[in-house]
Amino acid sequence: MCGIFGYINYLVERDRQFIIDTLLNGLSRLEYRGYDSAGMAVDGDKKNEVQAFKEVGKVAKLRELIAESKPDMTKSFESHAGISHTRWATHGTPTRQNCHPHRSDATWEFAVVHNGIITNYKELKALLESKGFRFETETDTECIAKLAKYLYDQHPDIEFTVLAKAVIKELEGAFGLLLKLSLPARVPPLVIGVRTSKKMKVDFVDVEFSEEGALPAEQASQNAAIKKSSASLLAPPDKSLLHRSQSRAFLSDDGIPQPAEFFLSSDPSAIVEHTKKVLYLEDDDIAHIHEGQLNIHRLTKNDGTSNVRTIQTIELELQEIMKGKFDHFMQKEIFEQPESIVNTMRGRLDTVNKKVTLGGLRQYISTIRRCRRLIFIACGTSYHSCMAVRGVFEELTEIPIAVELASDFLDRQAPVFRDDTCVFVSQSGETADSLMALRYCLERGALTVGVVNVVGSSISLLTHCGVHINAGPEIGVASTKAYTSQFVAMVMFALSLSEDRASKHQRREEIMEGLGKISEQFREILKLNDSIKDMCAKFFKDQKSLLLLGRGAQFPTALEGALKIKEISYLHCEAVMSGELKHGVLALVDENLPIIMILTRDNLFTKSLNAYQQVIARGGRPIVICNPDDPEFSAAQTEKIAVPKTVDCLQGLLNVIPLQLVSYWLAVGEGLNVDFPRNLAKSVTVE
Ligand code: G6Q
Ligand code: GLU
Repeated sequence: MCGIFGYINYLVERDRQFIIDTLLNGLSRLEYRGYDSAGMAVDGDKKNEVQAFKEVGKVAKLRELIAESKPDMTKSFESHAGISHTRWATHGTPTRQNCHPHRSDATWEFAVVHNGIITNYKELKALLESKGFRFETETDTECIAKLAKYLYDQHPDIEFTVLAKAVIKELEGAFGLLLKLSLPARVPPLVIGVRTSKKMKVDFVDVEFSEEGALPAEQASQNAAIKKSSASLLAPPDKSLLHRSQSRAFLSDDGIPQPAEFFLSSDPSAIVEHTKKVLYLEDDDIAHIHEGQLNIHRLTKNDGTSNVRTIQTIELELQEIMKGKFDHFMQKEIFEQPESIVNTMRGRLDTVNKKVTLGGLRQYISTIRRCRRLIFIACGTSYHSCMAVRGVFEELTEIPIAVELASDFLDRQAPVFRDDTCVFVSQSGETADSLMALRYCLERGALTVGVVNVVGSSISLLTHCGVHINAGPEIGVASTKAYTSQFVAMVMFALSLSEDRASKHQRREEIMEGLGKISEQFREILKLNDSIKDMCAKFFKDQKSLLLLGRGAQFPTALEGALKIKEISYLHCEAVMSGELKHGVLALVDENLPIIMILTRDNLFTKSLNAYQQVIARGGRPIVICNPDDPEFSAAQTEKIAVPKTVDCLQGLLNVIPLQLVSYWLAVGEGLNVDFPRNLAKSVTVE
């Protein structure tokens, strides 16, 4: 889910060189978000002609490609709309063909760039194919351009905004997009920068509402929406729903439109160099730019939301905006988790009808159910997420589960058979150890499954089937949002495998309900940020070592927390299974050793408490991660990090977040390079 940049000049003469440079520079400003390919569409030499440039890799490569194509850079345009995109593939590998912009037809009547995911694209594609459209790419995005064209051909006199509304009405998922000259936004934010030579008359733009609530209520339910889509596509959009008003900001005193330039982007950092005047779109806003006018429309009737969008002046300098309000990518990624987790579940988990659909596994799911063993193979954080879900897999599927570190698995040349299913979990999809283990399992005829973030990566290409975790690009070397998304993707995998087990019905429903609440609970926990920061300064500063204790499903949480702390704050930290404490580690415990114990309530709570007592009896003063108001830890002197309660097998998702924050604040406290810790790389492509 990467970057969008659009540039529109109206009555301001610009040559193609200027337009292309503006778009390329806009894209370079968005590079920090991570992406795999880039592309743009500008007007061609003849009227109604479009020139598109697409390239896999960096923006610099797109720049080279354009230079090699030698377009006439001197051609000038009095008014022009150019759109560009950096892509982070979610549907279809990063190839030139799959790069945005996508088109409606060979003449590029409609061009679209899109950030996000269209979850109902398969249904739309099937419908449009039945109407004679031929798809050229593997993306979900292409259906938007084709859908616009289809609706337009049905109603050639339709107004652009009515058309845009009709298109958006059919789309489900999370998206921000530019349809040539128009941009609707949902979830991924879009910002519009405005540059005018004369002062604007007013500093706001009016919002135009539809009279009818045009968004179908059924859109909440995945299943109903499919039927609704095909039915409503055939009905003409109702023109009378639209009210037109002039947006006063861009008119002169006598009501004539003024020269203006518009910069459209997913991030203000790509806009500030051109103008400091920006306007943020809200969810479901459709901005329509036509003949120098910017109008904002809504699909719904006025629901009490503001009827203006303010044009603000941003004072922030470029560097500051790059990471939004955050100081580091790791921090940004920790705080992104309430959204990234939703993206992992989007279009897959239906909490209303209690159903999980993992499209990438559908064909293989019954084979996997019959396998004799499920082997999870991964490294580092990804290995910990496998450990964290082992219990829930065993419980729901009753298939024997093994969890292996890729390097150790290879070192042992472990036996693998044709009736094994091997699951490879990796953020990057390129980790050498995991990749070699995958080849090893393929050679032995096992069925292989990928649980990967990066689409088009080696692991996602080489496995028979899989699930993309859709966490969005992760830039900080320390993996955070990928861990929680892997965890959730694998829980959904276990839920799909156990769909046919009547005895697990109730438990499955309980887990799905729990998943539905996780995002909100993440938000709750992130409010602990300041207190965790203080805690780090108070208890862990200048310490040599730290112990992290957990049991059952919380042992993997402890392992993951300890890895985070080691890798970015360089503080030695050891995760110990609490049951093992008395077998040796207890000798370390005294009143000085800092200890964090995970003591949220589950069926092992009484046993975990034994370990707590053993520590206390040796003068230890552990900080406990517990549920709010747990009477066991009510003593005022007990240091607590209280996390909400969820279903036992999901509790690790919540418990890991305070530990991510501890590692972050410890590293910041030491003045370390949080995003790029010494000796480590994001993608470990060596053995
Ligand atoms: C942890 C690191 C690291 C990572 C492994 C595996 O913070 O990011 O432990 O998880 O190197 O990487 P992949 O998940 O990309 O295979
Ligand atoms: N889902 C789209 C694709 O895979 C857009 C991805 C993005 O946000 O960059 O092409």
